[in-house]
Amino acid sequence: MQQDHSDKPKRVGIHALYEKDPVRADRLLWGRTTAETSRRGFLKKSVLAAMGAALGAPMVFGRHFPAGMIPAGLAQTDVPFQIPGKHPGLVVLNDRPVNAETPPHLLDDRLTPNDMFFVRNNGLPPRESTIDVSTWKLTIEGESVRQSISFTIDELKQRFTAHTYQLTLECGGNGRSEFNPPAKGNQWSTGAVGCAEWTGVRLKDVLNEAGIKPDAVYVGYYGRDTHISGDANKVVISRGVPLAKAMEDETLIAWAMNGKDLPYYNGYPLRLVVGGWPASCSGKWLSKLVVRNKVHDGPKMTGQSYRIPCKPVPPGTKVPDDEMCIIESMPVKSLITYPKTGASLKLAQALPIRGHAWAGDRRVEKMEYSIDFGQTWRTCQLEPPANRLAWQHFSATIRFPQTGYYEVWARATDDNGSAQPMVLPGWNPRGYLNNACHRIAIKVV
Ligand SMILES: Nc1nc2c(c(=O)[nH]1)N[C@H]1C(S)=C(S)[C@@H](COP(=O)(O)O)O[C@H]1N2
Ligand SMILES: [Mo]
Repeated sequence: MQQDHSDKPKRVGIHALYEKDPVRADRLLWGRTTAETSRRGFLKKSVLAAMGAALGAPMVFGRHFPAGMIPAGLAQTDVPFQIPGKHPGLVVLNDRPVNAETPPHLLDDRLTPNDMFFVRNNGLPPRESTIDVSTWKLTIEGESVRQSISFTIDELKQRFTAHTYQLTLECGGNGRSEFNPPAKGNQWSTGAVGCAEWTGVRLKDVLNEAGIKPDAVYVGYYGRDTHISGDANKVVISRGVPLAKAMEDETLIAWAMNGKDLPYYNGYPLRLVVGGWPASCSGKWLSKLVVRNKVHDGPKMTGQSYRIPCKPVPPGTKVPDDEMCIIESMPVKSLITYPKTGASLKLAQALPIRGHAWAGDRRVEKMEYSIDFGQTWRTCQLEPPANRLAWQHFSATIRFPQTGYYEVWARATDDNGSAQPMVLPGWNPRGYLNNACHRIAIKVV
């Protein structure tokens, strides 16, 4: 892999705090617990002190600083943090673990380029010096496999047919930042999504080679990233999918993205790609698959992770674990990737817009836009997907009736008749599945 990546990236501002005390840094940035915020909305002294330390000077009027706001001095560090091998335009949410999203205008390509594809790490990727492609092993085991076997990447390439598909990956928490009451976790806006062309072997071919027992119901993954705590025995994340999803043609064990090696941060040298489902199902730095006779119970598969209330709840509800259900197919959604929000044009000009739409396991059937805040909708041109589970491209040409401020809203409808909501969809404790319409601002002068 031709990448200049030092194991220890430079940290600044909030990043320094992350290094010292990630839990506290997360609390500072992503919402504090009620215990830390007084009833009147002021921050506790200890939190203020930590903020002062991170800012390099005490906050003189700190007690008036609104809870929930990020100090400008933290948000705008003088040296922007950049992820090695990634485009400088990505928005880095934090660097330990690394999480970065792609602004809508950088998702304008039909396929998301490798350096623009979002990064969502739950732990620390294996050190590059420990990754040897020639000896990297993938092991298949678990109580419902007939015979445990291992393959090197070369063996996978020799023993099985390679397939290439365009597959959309979207983090289950994409759009989380808009939920209220806020949900803890990465405050993704719209950019934890991308669609690339992945090459690898079918998971089903590999599973069939190992042999699946009749009682198999689930396939889980393990990767070689390490826990943020430094505890070598702690698994970062180990999720999975039901056997039927695992056995789909498009579910890949991939080594290439857009015809090149996987980027280091996207799972180099081997990952699962399970299109249309929460991207957390697509295990990176893949080293082991387990065929299970029950729903896989690895870290982040149980409890509240990647689950929503089985029945809708009022905002702010605490939902017991046994009333939380695993997220499967992602909902219908779309993104306007051109123009960039805030663009202005002359009244005589027509405005071309374009973007992508996707709908989990389903196909997008209709794409519309509105320039009058959802009063009326007009149809966009919509292309068929390159293959199942690939995002679809849309475009339209808009004429505005007079000068002024407009918003262009985009709304996709899937082949089941489900459309994107104009307002936030069902609140859920962890802030998943926000598929509200994307909006951009346009000034006509
Ligand atoms: N081994 C491993 N696999 C992982 C993760 C991780 O932290 N470790 N994160 C998951 C989550 S939550 C998401 S959204 C996707 C992100 O994939 P990307 O970073 O390539 O965009 O990877 C998934 N696979
Ligand atoms: Mo995710």
